[in-house]
Amino acid sequence: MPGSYSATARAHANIALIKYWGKADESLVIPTTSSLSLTLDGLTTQTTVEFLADGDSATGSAVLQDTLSIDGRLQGGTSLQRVSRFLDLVRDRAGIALPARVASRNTVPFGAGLASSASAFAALAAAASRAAGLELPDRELSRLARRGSGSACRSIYGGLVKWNAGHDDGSSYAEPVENPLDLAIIVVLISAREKPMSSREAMRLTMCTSPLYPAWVQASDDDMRGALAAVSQGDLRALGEVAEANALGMHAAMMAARPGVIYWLPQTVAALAAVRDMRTHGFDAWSTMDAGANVKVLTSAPDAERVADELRNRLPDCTVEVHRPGSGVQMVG
Ligand code: 2P0
Repeated sequence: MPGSYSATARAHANIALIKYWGKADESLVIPTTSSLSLTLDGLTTQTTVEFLADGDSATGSAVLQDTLSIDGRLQGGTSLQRVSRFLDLVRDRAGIALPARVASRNTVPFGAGLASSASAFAALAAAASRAAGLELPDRELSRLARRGSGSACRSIYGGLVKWNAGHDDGSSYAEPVENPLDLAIIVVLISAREKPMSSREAMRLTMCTSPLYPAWVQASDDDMRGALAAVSQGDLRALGEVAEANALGMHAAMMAARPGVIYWLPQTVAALAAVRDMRTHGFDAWSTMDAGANVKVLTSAPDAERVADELRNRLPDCTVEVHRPGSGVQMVG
């Protein structure tokens, strides 16, 4: 491969309404359950990957020495290792053995608490494969992104997306879901601090030690059927109810792990209670949570500003941001 090859891609984070929590195969990142998510606008990663041919790199191409910068800061350790291992998948597929320079920028509106591996690995998969000369269709890109971080396979697509769990590398990928609902997600930022345990570690602990985990997996099948039926019928209330139940079940299973994984803070409980109480006052709003203390609120796009204002009134210490559905991964330039 003469010269140096470079590509830039942009991807958005996604929030799951039916969650992914646990891997049937750790190395291939095959999940135990299918999941359903909404790709959001605003939470964006833009990544440039440049494969360096002989002469472009200080060390030449005989020894792979990738570099990674995130928001202008050079990274080492496990972040770089994880990216390098992912790039190895791309290099193997493209038949190249060149080191890469990776530069990533995130536009997260309020600090580090929502930095997401989903947008990161979706953008990396698209930029790296294109820079390596591969022209992958979306489904292949989704399978590739999955190997970097499970939830990243969903950020290849915009809007509502289903990740089919599958049973092997070929059958585990995401695809878009037709959605007549005009949805919005409101992020209630409770803590921007780094979470006490990574989701990767927490899902492993939950799977291995929580007596409630098998029950959550079993319920997840019904939850997915219910969510897809709700979407196809345009029934926001039914979708909200099943999404909230699925997320609370996931956290119940985490809390029952040995030792228990508790991401909740006092303000988390306050936000969950506020959303429930708002429903009794006629607001269409349902909570979901991921591996952290923050609460995300599902509502309809036309109601989003009114729901957000009510949340701001009730939770004056929290930052409240409205997000609309965002697009899938895109090449830039
Ligand atoms: C989800 N989460 O469905 C779930 C719900 C967090 C809670 O996907 O180990 O960073 O890299 O595959 O994708 C976060 O997990 O995990 C996640 P890995 P990932 O959105």
